[in-house]
Formats: sequence, C-alpha cells, structure tokens
Amino acid sequence: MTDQPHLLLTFGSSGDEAGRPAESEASPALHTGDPLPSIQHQSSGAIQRRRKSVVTRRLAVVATVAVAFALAACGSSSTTSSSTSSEAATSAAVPASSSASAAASSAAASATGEAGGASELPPVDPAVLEGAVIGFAQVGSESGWRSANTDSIKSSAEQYKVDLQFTSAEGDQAKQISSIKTFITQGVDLIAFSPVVETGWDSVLNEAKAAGIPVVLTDRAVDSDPSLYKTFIGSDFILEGEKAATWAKEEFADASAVNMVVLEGTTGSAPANDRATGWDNILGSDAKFNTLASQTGDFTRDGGKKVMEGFLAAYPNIDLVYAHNDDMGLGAIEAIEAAGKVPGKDIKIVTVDAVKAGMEALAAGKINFIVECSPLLGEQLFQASSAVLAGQEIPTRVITVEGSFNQEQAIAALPDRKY
Ligand code: GYE
Repeated sequence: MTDQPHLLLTFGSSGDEAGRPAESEASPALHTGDPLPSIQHQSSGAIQRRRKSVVTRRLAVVATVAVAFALAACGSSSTTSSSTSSEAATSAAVPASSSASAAASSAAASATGEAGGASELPPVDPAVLEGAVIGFAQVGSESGWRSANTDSIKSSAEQYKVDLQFTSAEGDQAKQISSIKTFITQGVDLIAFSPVVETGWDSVLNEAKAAGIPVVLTDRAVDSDPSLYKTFIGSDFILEGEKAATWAKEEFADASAVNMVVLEGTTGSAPANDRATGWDNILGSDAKFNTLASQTGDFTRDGGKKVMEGFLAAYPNIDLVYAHNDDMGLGAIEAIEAAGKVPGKDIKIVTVDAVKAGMEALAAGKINFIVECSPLLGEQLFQASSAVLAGQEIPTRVITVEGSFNQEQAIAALPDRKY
C-alpha cells in the first residue's frame, strides 16, 4: 500500500466540534445563483432542526465513503502535486524546465478541459452534496477568467444539486467579508471563497471556525494560518510568473537591452503578488531587462488599456509588455494599435490566463505568449466540499496543473477551448 497522506480517514471525527458536516441536511431546493438577501430570511433554527433530522443518514454516508476510500487507497499509487504541508506545496514551485514540458502539460489540461489536480481529491459523493448549503463569496466579475470560474462553480453546483448561495464582492474586500459573516449567521454547511486580496482574513476565518463551519479557499490564497481553512485549491502563481519570464528570456536572447512595462493585477491580490515574484525569480537580476514602469490595471481590459495609454505617452521605446492577465493584455493591444504601433511585433506581449479572447489574440499574433491559469475549479471545489462534509481528511493544498501556449499551440487548442 502506498503512502497517501491525503487519503487518511477519520472515522471517529466526522465533523468539527459543532458536528456540522455530519449533521448538515439535504434540502430539495436548488438556489444556484440566489442573491444574498434570500438567505438572510431563513431562520438558523430551521436549519438546525433540519440538520438533526438527517444525522443518521449522514453518518451512513460517511461510513460508505470511508470504506470506498480505504479500498481505493490500497489499490493505487499517486503522483500528484498535492501536499499535506504548505512547505511541500511550495517546493513544487519550480520554473518550467523546457517549453516541451510546458506544452505537454498544456496539452493534457486542454485535452480534458479540466483544471489538473482533480484526481488528488476523492470523487464527489452525490448523496453528501445533494441539498448541502454552501456559501460561495466570489471576487467579482473583472475578467473573462472570472466569468469562466463563476460558470464552472455554478454548473458543478447544479450538477450535484448543491444549495449554492452565491455572492459577488465586485472587488471589495469589505463586501466579501460581510457576505462571509452572513453565511456564518445563516449557519451554512460550508463556506468557500476566492479572496480579493491576501491579507486581512484572520478575524472572519476565526469567526467561521468558532461557529464550526469549514472553509475551503479556491483560486486565491490568504496569509492566514492554514489551520483556519481546510484546503486551498488553485494555481501556482509564482510558477506562472516564472514561465512568463522564461519565455521572455528566450525570446529576447539576442537583444542587448529590453525596455519593458508591467500591467499588474489587483494590488494586494495573490496572483498580482506572486506573478511579480515569479518574474523576478527569473529576470530580477538580469540588468538587460529594464522595467520602465509598472502599474495596476486591476485585472480589467479597461484598466489595462488606460494604463497602457499612459505608458505609451511617456515612453516611446517599449519593447515588451508583461500583463498579469489576458484582459489587461487585450486592453494594451487596443492602446498600442491606437498609438499606430503593431502589437506582437513593435511591442511584444506576454500574459497569463489563456481565456478564449486571449488565445484568439495569440493565434492572430497580437499576443506572443500566454501562460495558462485554469478557471475550471468547480469540480475540485465540490470534490473537496464533499470530502470535508463527509469528515474526510484532504490535502491542505491542491495545485492546478497548467501549461502555456505560443501562437502555433493556441491555433491548435482554440477549436476545443471551453472558455
Ligand atoms: O488571472 C485574472 C482574474 O485570481 C487567477 O483573477 C485569478 C485571476 C485571473 O481576474 O484574470
């Protein structure tokens, strides 16, 4: 039997102190996409009563799942990027060694249309998820990536008949905290969210813990103690920055100097912080790369366009744009064309995400390279939720496996691109 810490089973403690996961009840109603106010009118007393009525059924489900995974764990080996410690997760953050390996993982991810890493989590138990009340506090609707991520979460919730309480913070951390507080008052079975920024979550996460409500992070990280959440599912943003910089290093191998500008993501967000760090890991000490300017475009197309207009007005000699996402790169293209220059030729562009509009610009030669960041996290979110609600241990970090695309690869991948 192989050593698979992430398949450890906890027969004795199927829930937290409050026993919430094991006691949560199936509700027949599906409210995917309901606005927040609808849940504020539900009485938590009613939820408690409904929970008590299904304790027996839930315990039976837990036992079934436990037996299934004990069997699965004995019969398989696993090479995954998951980990039960954040140190091991960090050690996975190494630069892409060659474009061949990046292309291979890209092809694998594209072939399934799914984010990688799903196999590290136990499969969903539909009986556990049906009717489970799960609050999801989304960042907002800033980009094509975000729309695809929201669609993925809502359609998986629908598939598993989860009673999804979906809120959108429109990029405002205070709003997101208030949604999470409402979920806590409501007494939902599980809270999931994609944090707008990395800092400032300790207090609300402690409130969720005190209320016995498990928390799952998707997409973006927080700097809080990992004991305050069950797992963090999402990309390795440092690796993404390293892949972008590795491409730039090769692309400009023969140049004696490169004048670059950076369109940063939302200030303080994990992807903006880490994509900058990843870039610096590869090119930070390379004096040839001269950063003329670096400014946030807030992950939006409009933001990217406006910031790029300013850069073009101030600097006539830009060689390279590093945009932390496709949308800002697409905005930069508009600004560059309006300034009478040719994007992809006069000024090269590297971005992150690989959403359809970005891939089309890459196929058309207006973007030169895209590092993939998959938004299809719905399945993994509900795999994790199902396991947590059944009282199973899961990896504390699940890293999405992704690739990267040059023009040729984008042309080949576009017909099957799901988002
Ligand atoms: O890259 C960007 C979005 O958090 C990974 O947020 C996500 C980022 C994504 O707005 O397009």
